Amino acid sequence: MSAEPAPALPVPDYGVPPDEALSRVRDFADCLASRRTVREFSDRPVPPGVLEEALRAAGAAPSGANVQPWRFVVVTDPTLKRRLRAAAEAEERVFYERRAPEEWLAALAPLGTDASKPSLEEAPAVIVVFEVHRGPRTPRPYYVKESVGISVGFLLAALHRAGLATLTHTPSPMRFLNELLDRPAEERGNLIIPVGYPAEGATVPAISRKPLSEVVVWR
Ligand code: IYR
Repeated sequence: MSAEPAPALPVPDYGVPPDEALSRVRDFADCLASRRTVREFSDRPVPPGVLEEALRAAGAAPSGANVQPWRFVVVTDPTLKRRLRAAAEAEERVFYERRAPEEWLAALAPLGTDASKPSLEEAPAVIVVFEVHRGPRTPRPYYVKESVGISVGFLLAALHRAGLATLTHTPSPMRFLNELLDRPAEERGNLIIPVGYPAEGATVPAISRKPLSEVVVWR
C-alpha cells in the first residue's frame, strides 16, 4: 500500500449549467419521492444489464479512505432464493413472536409486516449487501456502516430510476447469510434487497413523509 498522495486529476465536469440546476434537482427529487418500498413482486424478469448498471452506481459511492467496504451478492437461482427465504423467515419468526418488544411491534403495525417474506423467493433477483470488515484478504475499512449505507442509497436510487421496485429487508441476526451464500467471516450481512416489478394489484400502505419544515433546520 502506498503512503503517498495519489496523482491529482482535474474535477470531472458534471455537465449541468447553473441555470439548469433547479430543474435537474427537482426532477431527481420528484423521481426519488415517488419511490415506495414494495413487498409483493411479480416474476417478470429484470431487463438485461440493469442490475449491473445499478450496482455500478452503488460502487460509485464515497467510502471511508476509499476502501469501498461493500460486497453485493446477487441471488437469482430459484433454489437458493427458496433457501434464503426459509432461513430469513426462521429468524423473523423469532423476532415477531419473541424478540421484538411491544413498542417495536406497534411501530411496525402501520406497515403490516410479519415473519412471512415471499418476496425473497418471488422477486427475480435478491441483492444481499455485505459489509467487508478487516480480514486475511481485506484491509481495515473505516466508517463501514456509513459507507455501505450511502452505497445502498445509490443502489436504491438507481434501481428506482430504472423503474424497478425494491424492498429493504433486515432479518437479524444475519450470520446465516455467510454460510448460505458461502461468504467469508469478514463479510457481514447488512441488508437484503429483493428487486423486480410489483405484483399485479400490489399495494403499499397509506403512510406519508414528514414535511421539509420538520426535517430541515436552516441557520
Ligand atoms: N426485520 C423485520 C422487522 C422490520 C423492522 C423494521 I425497523 C422495519 O421498518 C420493517 C420490518 C422485517 O424485515 O420484517
